[in-house]
Amino acid sequence: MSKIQVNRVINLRSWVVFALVLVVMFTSGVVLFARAGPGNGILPAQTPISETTPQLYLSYIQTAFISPLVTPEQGQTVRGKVTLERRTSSAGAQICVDERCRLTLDDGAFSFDNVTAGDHLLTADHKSYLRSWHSISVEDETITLPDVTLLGGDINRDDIIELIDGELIGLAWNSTAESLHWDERADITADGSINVLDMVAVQYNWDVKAPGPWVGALTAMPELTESHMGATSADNTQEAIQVYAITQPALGKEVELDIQVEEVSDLYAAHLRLTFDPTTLRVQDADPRDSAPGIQIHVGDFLDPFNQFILVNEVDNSIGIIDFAVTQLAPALARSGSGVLAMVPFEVKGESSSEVALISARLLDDNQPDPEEIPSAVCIPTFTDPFEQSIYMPLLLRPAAS
Ligand SMILES: [Ca+2]
Ligand SMILES: [Ca+2]
Ligand SMILES: [Ca+2]
Repeated sequence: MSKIQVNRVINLRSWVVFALVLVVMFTSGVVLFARAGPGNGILPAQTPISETTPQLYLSYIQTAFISPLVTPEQGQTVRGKVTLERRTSSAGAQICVDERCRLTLDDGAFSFDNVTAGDHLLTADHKSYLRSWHSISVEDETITLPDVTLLGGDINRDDIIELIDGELIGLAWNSTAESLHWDERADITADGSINVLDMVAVQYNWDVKAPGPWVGALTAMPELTESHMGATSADNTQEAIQVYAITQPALGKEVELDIQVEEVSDLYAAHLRLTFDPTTLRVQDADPRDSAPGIQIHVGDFLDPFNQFILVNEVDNSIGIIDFAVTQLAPALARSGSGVLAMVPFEVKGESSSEVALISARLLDDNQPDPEEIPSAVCIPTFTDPFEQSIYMPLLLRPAAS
């Protein structure tokens, strides 16, 4: 090998070594740089960057190769739209993602930025409306929830639309903001007046429970808040009532069943549900007008007949169920004493006997701001007339001995 050839080899080795040193320097620099950051590999904004080529090159490596390997802290956007039924504006609904809450504007649209990856609970709530909720699972893109219409009528905010809600509207009936009996909660339509337009929301959404009809909503209830604890105690009271009346067969005859209250105090609203054997009994329609489709029972005269609203009056003769709910309306005062709440006009269609069971009875007083349950017990029927082959059989609701 000549001297010139040796020198060329040495020069080549020097260049290779120099190149290796550069690679090692750059690699160590990248590692050090990544560790120097705030823990997520993103360059701190205040990191001084010199004008030298190696550090510019490092910056390029960091942007191109390190960022995609770590989870960004910013999170994703979650958005959707809430409509408040029976209102012209959907403003004021409170939307929360976990603990972060905001109010909707007129169009009901909402949007949350920076929702971190993982599972969250989104709730939608508004005074006088049934609240709703939806689970969201945030990954790597924007989430647009299905639109939801919140149902009007949960005046007392206990996650179900039922008798108390109708009664609260009844207690504030025909009031405006200047009236002594005004109750802002009852003004579902937000038009400054409480009337039939508010009551039909309760009637239309009767017995609907939260979360209502939000597509994909969770059915399990999230942990109840203070303001949503009402339904529990009322449900327990209902389960205590399980008493029967028994009819005797009298084929083709009419049998009238009176449902009476005895010695009740301050009654303002009532909800009764009865069952009967549909192979033995059939309820005749007490209201055959076109405006009252289906089968109804008679309304009694114990509550003020001129100031009352029938929330439910439905009979299903195919399965043997009667559902009846009524509230008085202001200016009616709560009623005390004894009398008939409702009458069921049965016709006997089978030879066998039938049990008529009052499966639930809720009697409410006029307590404000929230009516309270009047505990009641059902008494056994007291009178039959074997000679007429028809049966008059009052079903008595008495104050329960406590
Ligand atoms: Ca309610
Ligand atoms: Ca109204
Ligand atoms: Ca009818």
